[in-house]
Amino acid sequence: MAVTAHAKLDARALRRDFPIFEQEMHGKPLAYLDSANSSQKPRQVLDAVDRFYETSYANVHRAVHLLGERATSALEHARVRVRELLNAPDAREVIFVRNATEGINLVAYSWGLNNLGPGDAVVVTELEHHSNFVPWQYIARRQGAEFLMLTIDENGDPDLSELEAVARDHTVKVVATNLVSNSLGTIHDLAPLVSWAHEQGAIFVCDAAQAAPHMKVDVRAIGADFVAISGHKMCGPSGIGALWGRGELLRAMEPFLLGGHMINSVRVDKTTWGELPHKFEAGTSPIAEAVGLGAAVDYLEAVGLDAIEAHEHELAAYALGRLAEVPGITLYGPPAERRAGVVSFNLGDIHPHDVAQILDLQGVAIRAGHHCCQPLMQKLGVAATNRASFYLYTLPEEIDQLVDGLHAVRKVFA
Ligand code: C6P
Repeated sequence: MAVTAHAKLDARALRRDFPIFEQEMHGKPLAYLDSANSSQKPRQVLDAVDRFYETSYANVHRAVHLLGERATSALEHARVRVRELLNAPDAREVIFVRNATEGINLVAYSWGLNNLGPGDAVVVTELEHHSNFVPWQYIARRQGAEFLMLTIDENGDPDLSELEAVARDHTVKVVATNLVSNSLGTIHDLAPLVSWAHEQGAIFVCDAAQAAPHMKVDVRAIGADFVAISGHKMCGPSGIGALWGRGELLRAMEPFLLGGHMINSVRVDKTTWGELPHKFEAGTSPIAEAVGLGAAVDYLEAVGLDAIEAHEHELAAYALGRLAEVPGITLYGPPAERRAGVVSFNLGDIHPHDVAQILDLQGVAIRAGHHCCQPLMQKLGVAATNRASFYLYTLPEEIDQLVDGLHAVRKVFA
């Protein structure tokens, strides 16, 4: 491992671990400011996946040969690394899924279909990504339960004064929120909402897709019942994520996907389910992807999640300051110290897609759109925003390149 733990990270040195930065875009240096969408991958992760395919690949949990044993132990080692990352009590509570979306769907279907009914309510916030909104809306409606949305203030904090009325009028069974917002970057203090959820007898589902790449996510400290993450946002491969759930809840739940590997016995009159985690891992696992996620955890921990979080606060502060210099800009979200490395903005009435396209020609990659947060866009009164997002390899000069690019966009539209 090339990196060592530092309280402060050296983004310039870390950047050399990422082969993608060895090229230019449209003849310009690449300013990759779209890491909240998906992060780039360090050589350490790419090599771990290659090495696994070259030396240890076979199907897992069903072969007695040596390669099968190697592959199984590599997959299970990755599960242990995710358990350690999340400070989960037991690796069997870590379910490998394709991504956070699948993890949340697993809970919505498997828990929701058996525990929600008329008179019950599911509570989300106005700031949720569609992945933590639509599955709950669908399952709640399907079960005849209420689907409620807490409104948020301009920083993206849910309005907790609404909770009293919600509790008075409803039997709340699920509270589902993100820990870090993908659109505003807000880092939430989940403690009051988690305690309130548990006072109602509800489960608390935490969408940590944007949190896990950027800060220490400790499922025990959060007090959540389920936590979902995506590997591709945290230096890991695409096609792999994890759902952590409390063992007693997972054990009581029905499976989500049915088929091979997740059973105990199959007869024509009755099929019984396997133990955790296999009950929720039907079919052949994303094996090399999980190995890559394990290597990504190694990488992030070697850099230090505290150092990553501090680096992003610094970049967010720098970006908010520099972007404020651009005439006509509207910045959304909380102050830098309360946000991860995400800054959403609009430039006058120039459509975000136009902004992003002109920036792209200057080597600057940002995201433009509704960021899978249409309820938030309605709240902000816009159809879309531009979003620049940062990671451990982001340099201040990439933010300068963005600001220069925005001045150029203004000239084009002058
Ligand atoms: N956000 C973004 O550009 P998946 O696609 O399952 O890996 O992640 C879904 C998801 C869930 N929750 C939050 C808070 C997210 O930000 C995302 C993915 C990307 O913001 C793609 S829309």
